[in-house]
Amino acid sequence: MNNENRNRDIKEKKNSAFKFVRRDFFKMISFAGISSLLPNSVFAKEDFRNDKNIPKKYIQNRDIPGFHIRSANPFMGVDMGNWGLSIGGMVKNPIALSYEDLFGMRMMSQVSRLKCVECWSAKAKWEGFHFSEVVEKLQPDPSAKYVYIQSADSYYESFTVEELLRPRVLFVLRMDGQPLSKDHGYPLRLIAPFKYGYKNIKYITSIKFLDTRKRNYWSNSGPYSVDGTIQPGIDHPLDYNKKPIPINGGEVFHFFDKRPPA
Ligand SMILES: Nc1nc2c(c(=O)[nH]1)N[C@H]1C(S)=C(S)[C@@H](COP(=O)(O)O)O[C@H]1N2
Ligand SMILES: [Mo]
Repeated sequence: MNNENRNRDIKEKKNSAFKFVRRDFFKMISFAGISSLLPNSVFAKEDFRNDKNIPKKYIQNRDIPGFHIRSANPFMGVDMGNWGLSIGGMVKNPIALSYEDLFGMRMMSQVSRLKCVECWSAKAKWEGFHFSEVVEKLQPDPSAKYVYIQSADSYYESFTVEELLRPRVLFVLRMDGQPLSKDHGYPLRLIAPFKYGYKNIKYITSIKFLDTRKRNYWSNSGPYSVDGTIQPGIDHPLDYNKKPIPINGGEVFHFFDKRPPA
């Protein structure tokens, strides 16, 4: 087996393991019923770090050099023959951009960490453009406070304009000095380091300014919030016995292997 095939096999194994976990998890949720999703039970005050039964992997963020690849649904990558980015909604100047057009934006770069709710994170150097450039060019209506982003694999995300204008939020074209790979979101993805991985939408095809907040894929298909802001010290909101699991997490804490004082 050559290296490429072997890597793909490993990737596929990881992906199927991932699906199994999430599917199981939905079964659990439908058994438990909707009451388990109520804020009171989700954000109970009890400190689960004292629960000796929680497997370590649920508590300790694993730093994964080189990344996992996460896809809600199997996806072969974007067909660039059909790819274009449309940016519109409640704006003065809606536009359609080609891949080449994107390089007309001012390129910024940063090193930041992507943190998945499944308790792993990884760092990369990201290059792309700031949302402020889009806002300047398109001039959204002042009442358009929300942004809805759709992708080529039918995934979708939702933000406030204000969140996307924060520092270190990038619409990314390049990762670690290369164009994004087909698995990591080529041709365009979002990196918002203060949000959990699922908010970092890949394969973007459309960005819309709206005056109402839409939901996102994982709030419609699972227990994760629309907001998805990393809560330092709280992760896996429902993945282990439907309890909030504290971890050392998020961009704020980089010493992932040490627990904060209980
Ligand atoms: N379009 C799209 N974007 C997506 C996803 C997806 O399934 N489809 N998965 C999300 C999740 S859950 C995570 S953790 C990150 C993982 O990014 P990576 O695959 O580049 O590591 O992508 C996010 N963006
Ligand atoms: Mo994720």
